[in-house]
Amino acid sequence: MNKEDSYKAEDIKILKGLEGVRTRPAMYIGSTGTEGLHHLVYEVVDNSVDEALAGFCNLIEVYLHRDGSCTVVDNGRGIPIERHPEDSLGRTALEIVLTELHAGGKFESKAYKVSGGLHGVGVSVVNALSEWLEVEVKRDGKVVRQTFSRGIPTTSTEIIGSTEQSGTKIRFKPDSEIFETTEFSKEILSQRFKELSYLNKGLKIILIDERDSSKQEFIAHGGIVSFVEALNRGRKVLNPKPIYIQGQKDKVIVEVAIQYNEGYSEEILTFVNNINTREGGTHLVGFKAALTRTINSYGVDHGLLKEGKESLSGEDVREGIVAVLSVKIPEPQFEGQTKTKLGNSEVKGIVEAVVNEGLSRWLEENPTYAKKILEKAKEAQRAREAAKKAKELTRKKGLLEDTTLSGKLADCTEKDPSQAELFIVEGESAGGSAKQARDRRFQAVLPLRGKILNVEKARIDKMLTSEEIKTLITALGCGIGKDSLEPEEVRYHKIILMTDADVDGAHIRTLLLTFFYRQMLPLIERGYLYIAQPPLYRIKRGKWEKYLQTEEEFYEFLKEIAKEEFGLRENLIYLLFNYGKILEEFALKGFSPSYIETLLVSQEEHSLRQYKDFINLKDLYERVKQIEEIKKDSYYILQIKNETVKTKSLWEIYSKLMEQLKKGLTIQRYKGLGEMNPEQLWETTMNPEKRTLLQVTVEDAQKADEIFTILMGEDVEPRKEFIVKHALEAKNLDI
Ligand code: 0RA
Repeated sequence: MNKEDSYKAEDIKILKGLEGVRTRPAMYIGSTGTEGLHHLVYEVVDNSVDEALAGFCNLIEVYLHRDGSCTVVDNGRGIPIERHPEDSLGRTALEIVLTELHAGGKFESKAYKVSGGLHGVGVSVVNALSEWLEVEVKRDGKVVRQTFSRGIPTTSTEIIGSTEQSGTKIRFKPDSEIFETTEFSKEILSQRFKELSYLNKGLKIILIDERDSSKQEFIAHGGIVSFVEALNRGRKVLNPKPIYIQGQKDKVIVEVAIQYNEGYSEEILTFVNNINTREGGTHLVGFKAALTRTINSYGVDHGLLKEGKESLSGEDVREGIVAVLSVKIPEPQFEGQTKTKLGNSEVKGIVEAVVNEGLSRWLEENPTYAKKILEKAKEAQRAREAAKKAKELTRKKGLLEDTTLSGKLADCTEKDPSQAELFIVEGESAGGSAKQARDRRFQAVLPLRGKILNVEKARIDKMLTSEEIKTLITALGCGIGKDSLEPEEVRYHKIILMTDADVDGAHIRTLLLTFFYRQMLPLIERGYLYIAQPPLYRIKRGKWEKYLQTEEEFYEFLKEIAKEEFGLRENLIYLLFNYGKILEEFALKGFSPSYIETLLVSQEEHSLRQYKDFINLKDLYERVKQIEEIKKDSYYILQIKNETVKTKSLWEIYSKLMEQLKKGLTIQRYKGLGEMNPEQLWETTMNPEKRTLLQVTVEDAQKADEIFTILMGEDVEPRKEFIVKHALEAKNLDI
């Protein structure tokens, strides 16, 4: 073959290669959508990260330019620039790396590389899919430059200067003939750069977006330890300093960071050569095996677990775990649907051995935290066993006999869940009333004794030992727990919590909501959980009667009478009511209203200034004084029906008005459900034609769960106060 022929043959081969990339881009970068577009950046950056892994680079800068192009600069060794001796075309290594598929390997012998891994297709692919690309390399004392268009050189490798430094700068503009979208997303890129900085301790990545003149820096001096700390931010942790384990065997480098939190989920991120192995693989299997084995044997050796019977399952030891596992291996094999599952079988044993050794040592050296982790796993085990028992309970239908005996379920005759309702009622007497009041065709009633109130100090799994909760689980018939709940089996599509409108009622409701949130979330998601709205007031006047649900409604009702029957002006009513209500609140705190009024009149500096309410009161007082209709000289005069009140005290005016408004009314304030007779309970709270129900949302229940968590282990009083302050907000539905 003469030189010219070989030139042609080689040339055609290269062009064919690039053509293939352009005709089937998805084969190389996954897609031509947003993901594929960002793959271009990853590909170049991964090459720079390889330089960092090899120990030659600690800074990568990425620029997003206004013209849609992107520049990646690193301070690595630079792509080799010498002419390649065996190349028949006499090209530079740089040109070959940028134009030939899988050429990188010709010039390197890297132990671990990201490029050539998952995204790893080589920078030539980026070149082929770019409208233009410009590369500048600093190496061997020189600065060289070369440009390309859609993968084909438009200049040769030219020396443009001299330098002492080394590094590579690649600027490229994605080809709009190839990509559906060519706009880079700062969010997508910063996500990946953040991950890369965690995975490569000390590597600094800077993202400069010239489109909006912003700049972000990513660097993690703690590496994957910082990673787990970030994942746990805002959570309560068991071990404040993450466990860090590192080891190497047969060229496989293993690095793990672990930190437990008080939550119930499990979050283990795994990486192979910086690639997120979302589908797991052999490294993850090895890690899990080591974790389960090491924690169990530590527990047995230190008398925290009895051998055999009590052994903890993998799930138990992973409850609340946050871990990052990063392995580096020379020749990764990726499998699975998205090629993110590690297949190399030798890796399992290596990871297992490294973690066994490192974790055993850490547990021995940190007995306090070791104990905490074991306790947490044991708690998970108890919850798991309770869930299993609960599932068995579901099958014992004997518990579901229709009975009016208190403490037992009174079921309904309706068998179609979509038509059936279950009232969970606080207290035996209210339970008795509800059983008499209900429409037994479709309404079931389960009374709960106040006793379960005391469970809040305990764990949720303790709650499962309560007889009533067992009956509840049996009645619902759908099992519990995230693994065994079968929401389609539930026997009632309306599960209605009916508790008193007082502190204990709020308390028991928080507890039940937490229970449903943790054990039966899908029922809440389907909208099956409700809160009944029993009235707070019953107002009677002759034969006429009305039920009111809140304090506000009651005051609105009184205002209505003042306006309609006493003919008072709305503004006056508004000011007087607000003024009087604030004084009533002060009275509850032990300040007499007339004393407060003296302070208001004297206008002196005084200690009550610290109360926000006092400032409001002062403001109201000033405003009332300007109302001509009641102010006469130094007196207030108000005509209420046929009585004239003349006094120097505004408080007295208010009190007299209240007295008159309430005259002729029979007002009953219910302290609990137990005070209502069955007819009243039916009329106000249970009758579907008249009642109001609040549907519980997942957010409501989540809030209850947070409150519950705050409440655990604290004093009873602040606990109760907290519940009252954070009364549940749920949205109105179904009237
Ligand atoms: C081939 C061989 C070597 C490094 C690189 C390519 C390289 C590629 C890129 C892409 C962006 N930045 C890069 N930095 C380096 C190894 C060079 C050697 O052995 O000296």
